[in-house]
Amino acid sequence: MAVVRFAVMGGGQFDSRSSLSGLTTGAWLRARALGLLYIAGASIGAASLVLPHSVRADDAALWSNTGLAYLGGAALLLLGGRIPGWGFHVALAVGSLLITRAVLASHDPVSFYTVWYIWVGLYAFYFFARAEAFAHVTLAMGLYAATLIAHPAPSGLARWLTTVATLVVAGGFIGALVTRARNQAQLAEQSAASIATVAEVAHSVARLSESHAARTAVCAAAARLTGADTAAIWEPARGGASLELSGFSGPRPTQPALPFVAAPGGAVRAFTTGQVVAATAGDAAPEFVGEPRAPRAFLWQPVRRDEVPIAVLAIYWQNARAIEEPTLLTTADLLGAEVAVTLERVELMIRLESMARTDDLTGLPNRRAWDEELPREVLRARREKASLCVAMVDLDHFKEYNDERGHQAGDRLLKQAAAAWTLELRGTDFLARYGGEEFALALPQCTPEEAKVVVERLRAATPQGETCSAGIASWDGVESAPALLGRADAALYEAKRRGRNLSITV
Ligand code: GH3
Ligand code: MG
Ligand code: MG
Repeated sequence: MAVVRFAVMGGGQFDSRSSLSGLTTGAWLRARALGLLYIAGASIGAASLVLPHSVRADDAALWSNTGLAYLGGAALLLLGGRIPGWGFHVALAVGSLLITRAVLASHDPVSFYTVWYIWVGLYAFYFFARAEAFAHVTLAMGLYAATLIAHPAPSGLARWLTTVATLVVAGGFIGALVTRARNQAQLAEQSAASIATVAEVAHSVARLSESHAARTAVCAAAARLTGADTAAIWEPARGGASLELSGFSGPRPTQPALPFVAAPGGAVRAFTTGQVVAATAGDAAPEFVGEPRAPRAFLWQPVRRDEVPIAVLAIYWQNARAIEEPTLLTTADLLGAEVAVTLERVELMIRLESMARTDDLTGLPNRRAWDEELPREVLRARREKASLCVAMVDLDHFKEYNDERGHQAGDRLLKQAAAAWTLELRGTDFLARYGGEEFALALPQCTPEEAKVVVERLRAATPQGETCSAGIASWDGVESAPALLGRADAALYEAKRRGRNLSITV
């Protein structure tokens, strides 16, 4: 069996593959930097000529050099962003030539003018690719070597070597810094993009309150954002022995449940450790056992509520390299948070809906739930050509009971009656608190005779020796739900009129 390869990863462990970001590529920025270097060089050159300097220097040539440098600087600043890419190489090479001419005209091959060569290196390593920068350094150092050959000096070679070494060291530093800054800028850009997309996802998923649709939508978004083939949500099963597939988008995992014991895979590990798990070995993903086209890269992101894992967002790719995407961990983290919010919202909606349909005191469905349920029962009876009975049940003399024993005792009786009656019913029967001390009961697939038996059983179960009256109506095969209920209500009224503690069927 192949060794399971897991990588439990913290943030930012991936090497970022650099591609050019806008950080150092703007033509305008390049032109301004080089233009200013030209002007700074020209100004220093002019100052060196005004200040006391060697009598051997060719002042006329140096002044003309200064003038040329000013012109070059002005041209670079004026042309700015319109300069094509190759124009900067030409301008920098011209800079190297001007520096070499200044060194020659100074008649001193170890003149401080050679410091300007360092500027060439710094500029090249900052703005150009490494190979291009090396080409500029080679040109500059070649030119400098030529001046040393033309005007040999005792310390010439040492000076040349020092200049080359300084150039390469400084250039190396600049190059490394630029690469890092570029990568970080790129990562930041990608993170910002994924945050924006996740926010968009959050917005669209927020409208879905139905639990299955919301889970599917957030999985679809996760798959789209990460370029995955399948994204799935795994949640603890009711018994607590496994993780269960509760939503997915893309090809379905073959296993609907992942037991916590028995060679736990990445999903179970992520759930139990609360850490992101990534793998590229199939053994880590028992969810695809037996699938010939199983994915080849996997990431399991724990979904936490108050720091405690409540689910796992699993992302599956056919392309094993997808897992190397530098912003993947950030995106998965955001998606995990989004899944947490979605699950919480869906749960809340379910609770709210159930609260809106439940009577607080008795825990029975309330009148709103009844008004929704009865038409459904009528439709079903019509479709199945089945019988359906409805009963209205009302406690007798409940006002007196309240008056004698107090409202709280009345509440207790209502609760006890609801509980006792529920025990007498089948799972398909529907008992609701219609209002006050009045209850409505739907009895699908019950003949009037059977309904009478059930209602009498209910009446007999009324707690504390209290009594109740009931009106029973059998659906006539055509009438509407309100008409059916109206007939049951009329029968109840008749039962009360006839002295209470009895049921009447119509
Ligand atoms: P009948 O036998 O004709 O049905 O007489 P009754 O007294 O039961 O009926 P009536 O409609 O005159 O009074 C109903 C009483 O039920 C009045 C009201 O205070 C009481 N009631 C309604 N809802 C509640 C409740 O939630 N808790 C309590 N304790 N009493 C309630
Ligand atoms: Mg009553
Ligand atoms: Mg009443």
